Amino acid sequence: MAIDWYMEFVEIGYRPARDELVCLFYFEPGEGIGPEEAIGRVASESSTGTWTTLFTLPARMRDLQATAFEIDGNYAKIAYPLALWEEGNAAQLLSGIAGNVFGMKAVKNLRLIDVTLPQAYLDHFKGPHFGMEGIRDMMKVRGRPLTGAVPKPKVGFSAAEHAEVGYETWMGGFNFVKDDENLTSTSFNRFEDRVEQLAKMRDRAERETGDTKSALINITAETETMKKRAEVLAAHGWNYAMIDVVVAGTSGVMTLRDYCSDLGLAIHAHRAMHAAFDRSEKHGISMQFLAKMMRLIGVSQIHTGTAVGKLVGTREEAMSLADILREKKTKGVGRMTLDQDWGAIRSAFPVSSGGLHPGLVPDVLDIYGTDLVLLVSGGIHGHPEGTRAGARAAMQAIEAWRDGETLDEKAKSAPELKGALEKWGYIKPK
Ligand code: RUB
Ligand code: CA
Repeated sequence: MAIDWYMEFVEIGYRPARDELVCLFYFEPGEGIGPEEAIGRVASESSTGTWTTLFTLPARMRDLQATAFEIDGNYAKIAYPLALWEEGNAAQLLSGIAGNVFGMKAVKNLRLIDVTLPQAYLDHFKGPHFGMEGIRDMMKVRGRPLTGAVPKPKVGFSAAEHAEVGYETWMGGFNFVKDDENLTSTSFNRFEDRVEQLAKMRDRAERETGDTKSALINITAETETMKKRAEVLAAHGWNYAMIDVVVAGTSGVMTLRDYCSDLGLAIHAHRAMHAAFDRSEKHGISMQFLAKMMRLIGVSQIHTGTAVGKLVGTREEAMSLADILREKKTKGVGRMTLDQDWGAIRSAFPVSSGGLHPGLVPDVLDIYGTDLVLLVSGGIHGHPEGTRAGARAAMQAIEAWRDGETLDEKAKSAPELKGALEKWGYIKPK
């Protein structure tokens, strides 16, 4: 008598129906297990199966089984019937396709690379309240990336000091002053204080420059606290809230998506902790998948890497992330992404951040083009003449790129850029 039925979750050559979810996995079978059996076990564990055959298995349940239908070396695709997934419940989807499977002895390594979400699944999600167009209207910035900086050191400033650095950042031409991931409401810099002080400085910078200025202020906390903080932001005339989306989790982000949209706030998603599960090429969850989930549940922008800055991430990854966030339809690229048609879901901005300075701006813009939020923090505050000059230098680097000029040429008529290049040149920080 057979004790298991994993092979019943494998049908090579099966053609998924239009309304099935399709996942692409990288996998390495555990010791003594063949590839078909290993991926069959993944399909089983992420849908209806358990480790053994059962006494009771009503025939209709066959229709809920996932099917591994393509195996190509260490890559495999699994199709999941739509009925497995609760409408509009992102957490439940993660518990299935990104849940128990990572701990199975049947696989030595397993990485969820991407998923194609069918229209019938998308129908139950709202996506971003503000897409890229909505953000551009709100910020009144066209034809260039939106720019911002985190006051550095990232924690330690009082609210007043933080706002002062923010003012200098805005006066240098940047659109955003951004909180860092670990600044929330600490004893030395309370959230409400910072919101108020920054609002005063914002009004001053807007008066003095005539530009629209904003801040990405971190509301990350327990969900009810995040809601209160979002209200405080709206009451002070802000149009954004920032959330550390991985640590807050999809459920908290979904609650805040609706709450913020009622308050007219866009969500800026910081991705701190993503590298705990996306850094290994063999095991975990890809950043592509995370970005897709976050667009689905409605952030207006999310960090996607620099390729040239201080944090890991390749140029190819950055480009595919930009597509996943910005395009209405994407065609799968090899073993990195799957096809996706976003239907009515709005776009979101990629955010490039981490170890950037003016000398690296052209490299980043070559990757992303202008539909981007560009964050340069240490790389403006470390400018020999200070934050304002640093922001100017970064803006000059953007102008040079737009005009097809090299930075060295531009620096002849742009003293701030010259100062930045004298300090950092074109160094790629580690
Ligand atoms: C930026 C910074 C951000 C990271 C996040 O500061 O610390 O938190 O960019 O990383 P700086 P990622 O510009 O001084 O390095 O964007 O890859 O998620
Ligand atoms: Ca940081």
